[in-house]
Parts: sequence; structure tokens; C-alpha cells
Amino acid sequence: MNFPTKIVDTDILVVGGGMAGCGAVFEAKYWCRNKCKVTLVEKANLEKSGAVGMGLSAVNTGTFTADPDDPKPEDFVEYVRNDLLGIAREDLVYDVARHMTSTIKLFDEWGLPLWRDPKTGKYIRTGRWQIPVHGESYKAIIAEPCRKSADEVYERVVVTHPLLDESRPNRIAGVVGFNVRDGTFYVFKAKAVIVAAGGTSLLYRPRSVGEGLGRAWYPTWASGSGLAIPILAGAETVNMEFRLIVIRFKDGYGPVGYPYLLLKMRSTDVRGRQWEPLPEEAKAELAKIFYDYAYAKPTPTPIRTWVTIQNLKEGRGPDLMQTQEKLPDMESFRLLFEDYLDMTPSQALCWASQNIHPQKTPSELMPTEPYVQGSHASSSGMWASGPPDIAPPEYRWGPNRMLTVEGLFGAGDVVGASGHKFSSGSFTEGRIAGKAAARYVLTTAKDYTPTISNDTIERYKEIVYRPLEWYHKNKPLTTTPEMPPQLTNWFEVHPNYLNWYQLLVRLQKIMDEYAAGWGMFYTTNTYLLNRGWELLHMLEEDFRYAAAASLHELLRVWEFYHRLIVGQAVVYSMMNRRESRGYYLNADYPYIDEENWHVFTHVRRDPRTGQWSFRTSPVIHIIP
Ligand code: SFD
Ligand code: AMP
Repeated sequence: MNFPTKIVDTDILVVGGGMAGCGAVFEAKYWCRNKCKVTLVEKANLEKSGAVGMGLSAVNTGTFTADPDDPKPEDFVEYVRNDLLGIAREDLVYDVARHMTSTIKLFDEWGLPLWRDPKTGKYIRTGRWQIPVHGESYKAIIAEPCRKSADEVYERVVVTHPLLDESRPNRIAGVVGFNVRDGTFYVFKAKAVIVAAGGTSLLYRPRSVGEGLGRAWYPTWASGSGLAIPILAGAETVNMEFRLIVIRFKDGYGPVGYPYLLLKMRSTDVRGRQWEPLPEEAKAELAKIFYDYAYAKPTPTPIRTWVTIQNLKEGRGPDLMQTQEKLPDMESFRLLFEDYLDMTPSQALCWASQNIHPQKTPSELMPTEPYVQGSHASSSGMWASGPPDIAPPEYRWGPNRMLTVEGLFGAGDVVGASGHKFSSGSFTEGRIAGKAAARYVLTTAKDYTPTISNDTIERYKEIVYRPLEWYHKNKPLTTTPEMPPQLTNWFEVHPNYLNWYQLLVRLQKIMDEYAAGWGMFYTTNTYLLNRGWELLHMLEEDFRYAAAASLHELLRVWEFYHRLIVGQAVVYSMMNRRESRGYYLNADYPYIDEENWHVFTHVRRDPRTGQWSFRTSPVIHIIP
């Protein structure tokens, strides 16, 4: 395999051009002006990449102004803290909220069709925090100013590994990756790297198999790179066990916030008992697991999700969204369909193809497989330094949003313990990280030059393309060397190699059965976690047999590897948190233990030895 090598020198490298990445490029370039170079590397195409690629129907974190109708940043912190069952980095949440209004102003100027009340001119709200949008082209609208700001944009280049500095410990020096179209090997050297490569789907076995293979709520291209790249660099995670499970319309995965909050729908079990809004009398029972958070208003998302899971488990499910009660006219019906055509087209198609008429019949709800990401109603992600003016010293070791590796920053899904950023908050956090990185490269890191030897570059080049070499070397030993595009021969035996799909389904089975996936009703225990941990290590050993028949399969192999690293961090975190806080039950510790476990959990993988370690840190409340 003789692919050329291209070396790119830059000051700030942004990895991933999704919502956070676009915010980071835009703001970093503003503060750099002509004094530093900002480069973006994206594995897909900027206009349609990331979780917003299909469009969205609301910016879920809106404005916080002096207007008495608007909530205050403090209100938002209180909401997020409750929703994440008491444990959140309040400094990070507050920091996003206080910068939200300027982000929404930018979106408005750039042409995002935010909904306004024609009488008052004010933004309409779906709930307390959300502003609905006609959002089919949301990502394209955000990508334009980002593309115009960046000094250089590399698309179709997937980042596979971080590069650490060879003369300074725990210092990022750049990343490597390859172009998925022409195979060029890329080495990016930078003074600061902002990882904004999003969250993780398809780590757990998805509910959709066969015909709907891989259909998920979070996009299939969310490969966990945003977490795996910092973890491989030795950065600490936070609350990786607090993965996300959301309630969605069955099979189409259409979100429920809009029907609940804008159209005021309710849901019941199959016997007609209402569960959402949650009746007061159900709360005492839930408090046995979820402590006083069961009484929080609104009911925290993990608890609302748990109710649907219990209904399924005890035979009262599935819960049914009573859509027909709230669609009296064509206008509200059109609103609901627009919501999905804007954001999750599969939902509208699913209703049409299954003869479900939301104006006449209720629709089944289903909890999803778990996703690992930090921007929705979940907590998993990387541990980041906080804003200098409000973060307590325990949460401040470097510039804002720098991770625990010098020069390495994060934003959006990548940063944990600060959920409910969603699309607009992720963009805002990208801006925050971009500004901090610009200041860092113009001051502290002004004279820094990355030290990366040619030997290291050659070694990584060999590692990255090995699955291609391995495939070509070993394909004569099988009768069906390639994985057919229609996936009919999944079970084909290749004596000497595993293709990306075989690796992925093995990972998904382990995660589902040992680490509280849907197949186990989101329940696990110490035995299962310990065994799952061993099986993940065996899978990592077998990664040496990974084979790729094409550059596209090579992309899939490395996406698998990133998911594997994320899976290890999740399981190690779950093994160590000896209580059940989040979207799962550890049957050996089946409730929230406020006295002993009101703490953040952190895991770290030593980049030299591959050994994992665990610690906890205190939760410091800064907003009363
Ligand atoms: O209804 C590499 N989200 C919602 N947010 C809202 O504000 N409103 C909603 O209505 C939301 N809903 C929703 C949402 C998502 C989805 C899929 C649906 C519905 C169906 C959540 C937001 O989308 C989410 O919070 C943000 O997008 C997170 O932003 P960010 O930047 O952290 O992630 P990204 O946008 O996915 O971008 C990641 C980028 O990285 C690239 N990438 N590039 C190079 N090398 C690698 N190895 C890479 N790996 C990844 C990606 O291509 C991408 O561009 S609702 O459900 O609540
Ligand atoms: P979703 O559309 O399900 O992704 O929800 C978007 C946001 O609205 C998330 O913050 C949810 O937690 C919140 N949300 C959804 N449904 C409800 C509900 N019934 N009550 C309160 N908040 C909700």
C-alpha cells in the first residue's frame, strides 16, 4: 500500500465539523484574527455532517435574557442538575447558558428560520428552553460561516489517533488520519487541538436489525471518536456510566419532546393508565430507587425513561402516546409531520408504511439502546477545566474546556457532566473552547513547537493501514473474501481475519448482555460487568486480525476501534460506581446512594501501558 503522506502544520486544529466544531472554528478565528491559523478536519462533508445532518426541529437550548418571559442561567443550572440526578458541573452548565443568547442571535442573522410569535415578535418556545425551527437545512446554515472562517478545511479525512509530544509528557502535539477517498495519510501538527468529533451510537446492540439494520436515534456515523481520541491521549473521562437512553416512537425513533411539550400530549400503558405526565402517587415508589429526585419538577429524564422500561418489563407496556387526543385539525397534524420530516424523516415514513394514522390511533413508544454522549440528557464525556471566573479551583487546571492533557480541548458531546447543551449549546461550547484555545496559542503556547519524530509518523502509518495489508495477505484463504454490500453473508468464516461488521456485532453483543443494554432490560450486576470487561479485552486482542477490503471498510474498522475504547471506559466506570444512578440498574447496588456516591467518577487509560485507573472527585454546588 503506497499512500502518500501529507503533513499539515497549524496553530489550532479542530477535529470534527459538527455543531461544536463549527462554533470552535468560528470563534477561534475571530480571536486569532491574522495571528494564528485555524484548521478543520472532518470525516464527512461539512454541510450535512454530524447529528444535525438530517436537520432538527428545535434549538433545544434557547435564549436567557433579562426579559421576564425568559429563564435565567441559574434556572437552567437547577434544571440540568435535577435532570442529571444531582450531579453536574454547574460551572460548565452556567457558562453555556450565559452565552446562549448571542449564539441564537448569530443563528438568526445567518438565516435559521426560528419560530416567532407574529404578534409579539418573540421566539416561540416548545418547553421552557426550546425554540422550534424549520430545521431541515440547519446544519448547512451553520456550516457556511464556519467554512468561511477556517484557514483550511480538510473533508473526508477521518482522524484515527492522537499524537503526544515526544519531548513533554502529557502534551498533545497533533493527530493522524487518512482520506477516505484517495487514501492520503495525514499528519496534523498543532499547538492546540479541539476535539469536537461527537458522541457514540451503535456501541450497544441496536433494536433495529435485519431490514432496518443500524437504524438508531443518534446517527450511525456517531462513532465515539470524540471520546476515544482524548481517551487514547490519556485524558480523564467523567461519569461514563451515565449513558443515554431516550424514549422514542417505536422503530422510527422519532423524538418525543415536541409532542409532549409543544402539543401537550400524554402517554399511557396498554391498559390506559397515564404515566406521562407522571402522576403524583407514582413518585413514592420511584423514590425508593431514585431518592428525592423522584419528586423533582419536571420529572428527570432518567426517571421518565425508567417508568416506560418498568411498564414493558412488567407486561403493561409498551407505553402509548395518545396522539389522536391532540390532533383535532389538519394544522396540528401538519405540525407533527413537519417535526419529523425536518429531523427524523424515518418516523414519518414509518407511520406511513405501517398504516399508523396519528390522528386516529395512539403510537407505541420504546426505550432506545444506550448512546454515549454528553450533550443530551446524559452525563458521559471528558473531564474539562472550567471557566476562570466561576469554576472552583478543583475544576480549574488550565484554560476553559481544556481536558486533562495539556493543549487538548473538548466541546459538545465530548465534554461530560454538563448535559442539555443539545445542538445550540454544543455550538456555544465550541465557541467557548475556540476562544480559550486562541488565547492559549497566543500566550502560554506561543513558543511551543510539536515534537513528533519521523519514526513515530511511519509507525502510525503502518498501524493505520494494517487492516488493508492484512486483508490482501489473507483473502486467498477464504471462498468469500469480501463482505457483500447487502450483508447476506455475515456468518462467512474467514480463517485469518475479522471484518468491521464481525468486530462490531461482537462488541454490541458484549455491551448489550453484560453492560445493561436493552436485551437485559438495562440491568447488570458485578459478575456481568467483570466478565464483560474480560470479554472486551479479548476483543481488543483480536483486533490484530481486523481486515479491510477498501478504504471505506478501513474507515469502518477505525470507527469500530473507537467504539471499543468507549465501551471499555463505560464498563470500567460502571464496575466502579457502586450505586445505580443514571439509565440502568446495577442489581447489586440497586438505588441511588446519596451518602457515599454523590461524586463524579473518572477513568483514565494510560497511553503508554494501556492500563485503566479509576478515581472519584467531589461535586461542588455553586448555584444554590
Ligand atoms: O429532539 C469526525 N439533538 C437535538 N438538539 C437540539 O438542539 N434540538 C433537537 O431537537 C435535538 N434532537 C435531536 C438531536 C440529535 C438527533 C440525531 C436527533 C434529534 C434525531 C442533539 C444534537 O444534534 C447534538 O446535541 C449536537 O449535534 C452535538 O454536537 P457535536 O458537535 O458534539 O456533535 P456532532 O454535531 O454530531 O458533530 C460531530 C462531528 O465530528 C465528525 N467526526 N471527524 C473527523 N474524524 C473523526 N474520527 C470523526 N468522528 C466524527 C462528524 O462527522 C461530525 O461532523 S431531540 O432528540 O432532542
Ligand atoms: P426529546 O425530544 O425527547 O429529545 O426531548 C427534548 C428535551 O425535552 C429533553 O431535554 C427532554 O428531557 C425534554 N422532555 C421531553 N419530554 C419531556 C416531558 N414529558 N417533560 C419534561 N421534559 C421533557
